[in-house]
Order: sequence, then C-alpha cells, then structure tokens
Amino acid sequence: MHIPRSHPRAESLYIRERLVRGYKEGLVVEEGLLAHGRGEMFDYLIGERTSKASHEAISAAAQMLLSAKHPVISVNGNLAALCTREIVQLAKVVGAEIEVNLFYASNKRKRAIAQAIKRNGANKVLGLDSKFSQKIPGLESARRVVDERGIFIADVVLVPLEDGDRTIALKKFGKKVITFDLNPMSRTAQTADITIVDNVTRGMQLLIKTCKKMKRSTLRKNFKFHNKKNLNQSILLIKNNLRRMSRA
Ligand code: PTJ
Repeated sequence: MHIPRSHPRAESLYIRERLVRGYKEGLVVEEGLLAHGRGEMFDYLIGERTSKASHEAISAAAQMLLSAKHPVISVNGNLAALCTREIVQLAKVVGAEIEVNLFYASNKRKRAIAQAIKRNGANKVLGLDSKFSQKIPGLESARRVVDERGIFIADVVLVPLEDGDRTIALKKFGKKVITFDLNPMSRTAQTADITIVDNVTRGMQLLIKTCKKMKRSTLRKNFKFHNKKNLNQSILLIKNNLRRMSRA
C-alpha cells in the first residue's frame, strides 16, 4: 500500500506496515499484532513523540548499557520486525550480545528472526542452540529458556515489549532490566530498573545516538535514576493530554 508522506499519520502507518511485513515473513505472531495495537493506543496518548521523561530514561539506559560487563539485547518477534537494523547497531556500540527469546516460541520463528538480524550485519545471534539452554527460575512461559552465553550470565538485559512475569523473574535472578514499553502502567514498566516509555522505533534510534555520544565523553560512574518518578511523569503527560483533548 502506498502511504503519502503528507498523510497526518504517515509515521505510524509505516510502522504498522513494517509489522505486517514481519508477520508475513514469519517473524511476528498474531498476538504480536494485537500487542502493537495496544502500543499504538498509548503512543497516541503520549503525543507520538519522545517526551522529556523518556529522553531522561534513554540517557540512564545508555549509562547502564555502557557500564555493563555483559549486556544482552533480548529480541522478540515485534522488535525484530520493527528494529532489525537498530538491534545490530546498538549491539555494536555497547558491545552487547543479541539473543532471541520468544513468548510464543518455535524453532522456525527463532531461525527466521536470527536470519533477519544476521542479514543486517550481526555475526552471532544467541538463543537458537539447545546445547546452550538454561532456565530462569520462577518462570513458567517459554521465555524461561535462555542461552548460557547470553541472558543467563548477563548483568544488564534490554528487553523491549516484555511480559511482566519475565521482568519479575529476571529481577529476582539478579539482572538489571531495561525495557521499552509505551504503557507506563504495565507490570513490566513498573518492575524494570529503567523503563523507556516510547515507541521502540523512535527510542532505539535515540538510544544508539545517545550511546555513541556518551562513548565520546566520560561516563558518570554513580548515576542515579528513579524509575517510578520517571514513570509518573509519563502518566501525568497522558493525564494532561486526555484533559486537553476532552476540553477541546
Ligand atoms: O514474539 P513473542 O512470541 O515473544 O511475543 C511478543 C509479544 C509482544 C506478543 C508478547 O511479548 C506480548 O504479548 O507482549 P504484551 O504482554 O502484550 O506486552 C507488550 C507491551 O509492549 C504492551 O504494554 C504494549 O503497550 C507495548 N508496546 C507495543 N508496541 C510497542 C510497545 N512498546 C514500545 N514500542 C512499541 N512499538
């Protein structure tokens, strides 16, 4: 479908197209399309742009990733479809491993996702070889199966579009968790160490830029970030936008 650039919602329609293409190529599950719809609704409520609070969260995430000893980017179907190139770029900038980890797991989809990432320049993608499988304790879903060279030994895990149970399990397992979630009230958003309330399509690009800039300057060793306070700013932004819309 041709979407004219002048269309008022061109950007979100392009994003939707990318996700549908990902679905047709076998990267995304049907449930992923539904999850995206949920995200679109929250994106609308935050004004479809990166807020001041999200810029702060991105800055904190860059600090955490660059200071990590063994950072890992956890990739699911939606992230693979929306940010294939960015996953590889970010991994290179911060020296992270890339691991495929799916809620609705199948080997076929894992392979399709890994191939798409490799086509965009990654040499290595973890999470496919059962020889290296380990389990995160306290988790029932397929996402408990992780790679012993990746998430299992990671100190910092970036888990965009995550489900609440795994965030809690990862935290209990001693990991620092960074997430992208457009819903500031979700269990993942509320449980992670750093939640970036932004569309992953905008946020990943900004995170890469911020990491590149920070690498050139000095990293602050003991940076402080209050996730709950930051999330409250996003909730307030939604409240104010709703109030403005209902007054108009
Ligand atoms: O590929 P799989 O098998 O691992 O499955 C992935 C999905 C996304 C289906 C699975 O993780 C899932 O069901 O996720 P949830 O629990 O629906 O959570 C998705 C969260 O991400 C929701 O809070 C959405 O608001 C949010 N979200 C959706 N699209 C975006 C987003 N956040 C940032 N950017 C988006 N583009």
